[in-house]
Amino acid sequence: MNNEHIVNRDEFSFNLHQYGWNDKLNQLKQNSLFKSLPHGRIATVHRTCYEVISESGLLQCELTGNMLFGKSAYELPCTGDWIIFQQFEEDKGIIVDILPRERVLDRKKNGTISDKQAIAAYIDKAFIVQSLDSNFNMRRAERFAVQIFEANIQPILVLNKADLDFDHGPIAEATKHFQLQMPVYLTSIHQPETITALRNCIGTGETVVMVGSSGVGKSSLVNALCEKPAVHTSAISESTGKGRHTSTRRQMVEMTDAGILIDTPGVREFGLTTDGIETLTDTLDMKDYVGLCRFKDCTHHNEPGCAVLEAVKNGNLDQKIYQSYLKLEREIDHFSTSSHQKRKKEKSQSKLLNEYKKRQGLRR
Ligand SMILES: Nc1nc2c(ncn2[C@@H]2O[C@H](COP(=O)(O)OP(=O)(O)OP(=O)(O)O)[C@@H](O)[C@H]2O)c(=O)[nH]1
Ligand SMILES: [Mg+2]
Ligand SMILES: [Zn+2]
Repeated sequence: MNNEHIVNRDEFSFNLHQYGWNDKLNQLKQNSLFKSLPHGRIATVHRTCYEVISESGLLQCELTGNMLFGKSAYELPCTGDWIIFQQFEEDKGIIVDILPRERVLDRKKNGTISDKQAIAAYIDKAFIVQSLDSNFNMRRAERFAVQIFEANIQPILVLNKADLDFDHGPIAEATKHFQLQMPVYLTSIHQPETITALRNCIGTGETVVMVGSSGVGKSSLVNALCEKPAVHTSAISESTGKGRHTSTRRQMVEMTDAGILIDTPGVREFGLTTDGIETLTDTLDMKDYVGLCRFKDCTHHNEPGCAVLEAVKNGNLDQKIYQSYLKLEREIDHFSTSSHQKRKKEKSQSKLLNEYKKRQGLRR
């Protein structure tokens, strides 16, 4: 036999502990009807085809009919999810179950009022990437941070393209409220020491998701952190100075001897799907004032004795941060009211359906 044609499958197997598999997940698996089948982690989703990292290598999987039709779009597997599968060829399988999701980063589905979309699951840290050029926008970073904090994921602000000419003073001032709550890194793919520093904050078995607008360098950072060209990158457009939406899907990449990175496409809109007003005031570092308002349920819009408004007036709280509060608070309020109404409607529909079934039953 010609040895060149023998593929050593060991080379393609993965150590799932490096991907975050642990005793707790194993416990969760024991609750599944399919606990005796192998498990794996979703690396990438291509419409109905899922790339699964497993102990027996990388598999292309589809869903069973039960999974496909028995679940809402939100509940279908996303990148980072742990699933149980049945293998039917060397590199093919079928997904039969999904483990309950934890630490999932959602966003509001574009064009909907209260539908959620899961970006990635089982995330430990999220790098909020911005570039130190015209893209720099703390209001956008605040939006990401609220959603990330609410999901129990640790946010880290990554200010990339630090090799470019930028003014340190205004950047330090603008990020002041973030520095109190999360690590802030200045990075450049042209300055290896900055990449090493960022790499050091990722532990073995941890999963990090990259979020931020197109063109800020998320994929370039993934490649630099992994020290290999794992994902595509491309120059930002000369005419608009914006990214070209190079990455088109969420993709999982393994770092040598450390954690797992999930690259994501730059999004134009990142709508909040939370009702966490407290997380919002914490993220914007307004907590010192919030507790001092005369009314416990103060909305900080126009109430008398509002310590937040007072702080804005005397310059202790940045007017821009307060504007950000008003905008995000409105969005949170809108989302939670709409999703509450949706749940109420679903509940009354299912009540009607049950009554109908009951009546049908009585007639027989
Ligand atoms: N000067 C400089 N350019 C960088 C740096 N990091 C990335 N770039 C450049 O920025 C451009 C966009 O980088 P990408 O990594 O494709 O950006 P992205 O965030 O993945 O963009 P999308 O996939 O479209 O969301 C490329 O031309 C990179 O070479 C950096 O640290 N300094
Ligand atoms: Mg990219
Ligand atoms: Zn108030």
